Amino acid sequence: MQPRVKGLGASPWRTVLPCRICGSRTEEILDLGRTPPANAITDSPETVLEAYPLVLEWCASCSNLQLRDCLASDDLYRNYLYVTPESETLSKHYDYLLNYLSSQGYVTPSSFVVEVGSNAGLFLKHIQPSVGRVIGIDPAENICKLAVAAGIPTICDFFSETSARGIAEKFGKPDLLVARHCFAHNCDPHPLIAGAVALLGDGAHLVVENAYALNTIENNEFDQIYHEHMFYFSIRSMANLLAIHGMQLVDVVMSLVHGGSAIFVAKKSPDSTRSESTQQYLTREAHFMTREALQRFAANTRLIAENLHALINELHAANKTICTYGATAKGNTLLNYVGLTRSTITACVDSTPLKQGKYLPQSGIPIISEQEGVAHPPDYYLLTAWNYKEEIIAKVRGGGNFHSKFIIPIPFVHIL
Ligand code: JHZ
Repeated sequence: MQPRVKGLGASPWRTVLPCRICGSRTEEILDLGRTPPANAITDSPETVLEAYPLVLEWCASCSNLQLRDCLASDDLYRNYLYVTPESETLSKHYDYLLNYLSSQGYVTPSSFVVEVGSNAGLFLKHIQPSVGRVIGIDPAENICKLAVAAGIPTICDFFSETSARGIAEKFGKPDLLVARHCFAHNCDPHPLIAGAVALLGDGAHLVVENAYALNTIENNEFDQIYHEHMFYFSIRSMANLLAIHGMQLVDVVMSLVHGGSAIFVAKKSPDSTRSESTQQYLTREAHFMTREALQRFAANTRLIAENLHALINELHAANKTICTYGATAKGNTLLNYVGLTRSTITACVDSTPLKQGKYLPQSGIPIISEQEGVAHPPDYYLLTAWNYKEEIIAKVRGGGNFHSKFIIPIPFVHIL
């Protein structure tokens, strides 16, 4: 896998790098060392993968957080093992999003909706009965097949100005273009917005849902930093990015999914009005998203790593069995930064059939099914899918396992 952007190779690190949104100078906030790509699950525990730097940097000028070194999209996404889980939490979230979009008139029963990064098509499947027509676009060939099999027409491609023009020619212009948790997955966000501008008509809306940078830092979610996440958008950075392309951020709503996400709504006409609540969020963000807050986040990250490392070693020394729950991308940042491996962690439970029977990158921990987890309950589960805390704990207890305790790593290490 060849890193595309900068920093790697024989030349020394550049210390002053430009913000990939506004071009201003950035400063380093947190260095998580080198890790393999978070979804590079392997067929053998012995596989040694190439590891790349994970460095978070901040642009004080537009309040953008970005990954310093970006890997090539083709290598990261063409064959992808992340399949959106069937989850009650997500299903409720889809209802919330659909209600919001309908109540604002952004979708109606006759709307044409296109989703970028549509994965296995779960969101489109959910809204399909409430709108006129849906189409997904996703680059992962293996995942597109799952979406098509589920009845969601899906174009297997990256979203760009070119593919956007192709969609407009073949299917017409959509009323709504949605990009959920995929917008930060590209080292250059400008072609994505240019694609949206090419595809959308004047009255149409763009909805981008992404982990919200202020939640990420306030909740110490350092494990959200991995190579797929090349940006950590604030409202200011998103508004700025949109404005560069003549788009206006008109509304922002908050959601609890994935540790706190922002749903950004934009329109092509730059003179559209911005909601009052968005102005209030911007004021709050300016107050709390400061250099000091980012330094605190970095210090808390180191503290969580130290505490978790000590706790796992202590439990292991006391002959306790420990598994992780959720073969998540963020779990791999957590394990690899903290330095946890199969020497102390027996297995990782995950519901995704594509992941089972394989091994977590670098730590070499074997991935087993939830049924195997039920059959062999460990003394402790380290909850690496902490964003599904209530749902997973209820599932484990509902399956009759009242033995396993849960170690929750974020926002601080504690046991339930
Ligand atoms: P989950 C993914 O991150 C990858 P990850 C991606 N890069 C991204 O941006 C975010 O999502 C948004 C399992 N599970 O969603 C299924 C159970 O085993 O937190 C999944 O493998 N039992 C696109 O990987 C994992 O946990 C359950 O009951 O950090 C959840 O992964 C449930 C609910 C999930 O994201």
